[in-house]
Amino acid sequence: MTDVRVECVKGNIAAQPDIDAVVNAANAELLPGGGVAGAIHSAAGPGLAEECRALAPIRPGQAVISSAHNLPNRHVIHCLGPVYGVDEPADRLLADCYRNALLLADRSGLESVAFPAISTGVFGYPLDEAASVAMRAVAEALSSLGSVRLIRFVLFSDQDLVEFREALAHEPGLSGQ
Ligand code: AR6
Repeated sequence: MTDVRVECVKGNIAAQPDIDAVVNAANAELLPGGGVAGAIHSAAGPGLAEECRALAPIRPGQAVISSAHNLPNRHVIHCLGPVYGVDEPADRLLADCYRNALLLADRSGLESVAFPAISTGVFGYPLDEAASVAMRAVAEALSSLGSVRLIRFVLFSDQDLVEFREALAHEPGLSGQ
């Protein structure tokens, strides 16, 4: 049995002070944008965009790590999700985001990671499908994790929270947590 806890909460990804690394639903240039990227960059301050210049551009499915600047975390992990209907295969690219972010956190010795619902805003990925892909990717990554002990999904609405909780309950290997 794994000793990694997976949980879903409603909230703001930029306000998770008990978490080592928060994940940004980034754009390829790692610039401040709307949604998650807007919330993270405005809470982190301009130093984050400055540091990110050297890490960009990234491709769909990729994850890179930076400092958290004024955020109450140690690091930000920036992932570029697929644009739904454009970047294919979308499910593999979205799963890559979750897996690569978790492996990067683990290699950095971090114990906790919080994810938003990557690609489900501006990038148009249907939330129920994205939730299943996310949970499957997490389940598949668990056996590779040594330091990560808490994986939190931070959802923005009650409906999104319900969908992610359902996907968690239905994923073999994660259900019953
Ligand atoms: N905390 C948690 N979840 C949030 C927050 C927040 N503060 N704000 C929005 N969400 P999006 P994407 C939810 O659009 O689809 C950006 O402009 C939101 O309801 O942030 O990957 C970037 O610059 C949705 O369910 O990310 C990129 O260009 C989910 O987070 C592009 O948008 C993701 O929405 C990335 O698009």
